[in-house]
Amino acid sequence: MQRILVTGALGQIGSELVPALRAHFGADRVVASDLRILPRQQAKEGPYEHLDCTQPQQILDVVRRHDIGCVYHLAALLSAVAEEKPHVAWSINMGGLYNVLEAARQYQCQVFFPSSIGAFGPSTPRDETPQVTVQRPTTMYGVTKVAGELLCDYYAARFGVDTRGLRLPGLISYVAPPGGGTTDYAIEIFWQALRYRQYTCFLRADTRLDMMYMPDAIGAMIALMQADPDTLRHRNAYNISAMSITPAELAAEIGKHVADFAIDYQVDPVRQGIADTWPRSVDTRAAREDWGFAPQFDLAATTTEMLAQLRAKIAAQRAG
Ligand code: NAD
Ligand code: AKB
Repeated sequence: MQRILVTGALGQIGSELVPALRAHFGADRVVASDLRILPRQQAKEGPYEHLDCTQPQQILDVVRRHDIGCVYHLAALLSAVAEEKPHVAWSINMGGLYNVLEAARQYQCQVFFPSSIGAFGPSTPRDETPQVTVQRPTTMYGVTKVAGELLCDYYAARFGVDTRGLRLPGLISYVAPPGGGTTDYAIEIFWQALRYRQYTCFLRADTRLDMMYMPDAIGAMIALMQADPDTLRHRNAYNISAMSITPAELAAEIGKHVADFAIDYQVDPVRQGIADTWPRSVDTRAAREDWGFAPQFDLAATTTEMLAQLRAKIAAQRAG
């Protein structure tokens, strides 16, 4: 049985994807990797490699030594950070993906690529954004996501690499902090609601964007990678989402659980500028039809679950 490699495994998604994959396939079959040093308390959870995706030889070496058959390639800079450092973002987001695809071509690995709603731009239809449509983003993050989708398509068509991808919306989670994206407000708001009953949001109250609770995203990634290849009409990335919400709507939902919760707004022009070019909602029919995408958590369920998990986490922090 070949092993699974996860790059960027210590980030927001990897912190939940790796345990889920280990629960599913066995701890020894999942090799986590990241540019960062593994925290000591995680050392016994399974194999870990210190791996910089911009270094092709390091990837080839890990793939060969661990007999890797599938790579979940998560390492990247997110939208707001990528806009601050566009040159670094190009090097990590594009260079890293190219290196992973090359290793996959040489060693016949499957590759998962996390694209984003950021792969769309201001000239894309913003409501019920179709699966196949105009993709002319105006951010470096978006440019790397569209180019990444095309590169996955190319490696599938030209070299027969089994590439699969999702256009992920903003992901809401409590295990690891977000890495510097435009949708990070939808996580910060929960922490601040419980700590201070107040949150100052960096996006306008009416900024509508797609979101999803992390367990739905993890389930979708694993389901897509296990889907029958003959059912997949798209090898670049599938639109997925579980809810299309604004900061005002999320605050109102939190207010049902946290008495006196208040939100105000101090708009960050950079992140607002990015959000204003992204879809308000995407059409997920292709994912539902091709491989059975079916998210479980809507806004109400996500809010209830996030608050319960964070309350337990805060209580544990205070106790210990
Ligand atoms: P994150 O920023 O939390 O984690 C990324 C990880 O990559 C970090 O642990 C970082 O140390 C690592 N990394 C950075 N440069 C590296 C390099 N050169 N080599 C190896 N590791 C490196 O990001 P995330 O939220 O976990 O996102 C993972 C992927 O999913 C990214 O491609 C992101 O664009 C995509 N995505 C995320 C979201 C979201 O809401 N989290 C939404 C859409 C798409
Ligand atoms: C970001 O805001 O950069 C990410 C994303 C939607 O790609 N969360």
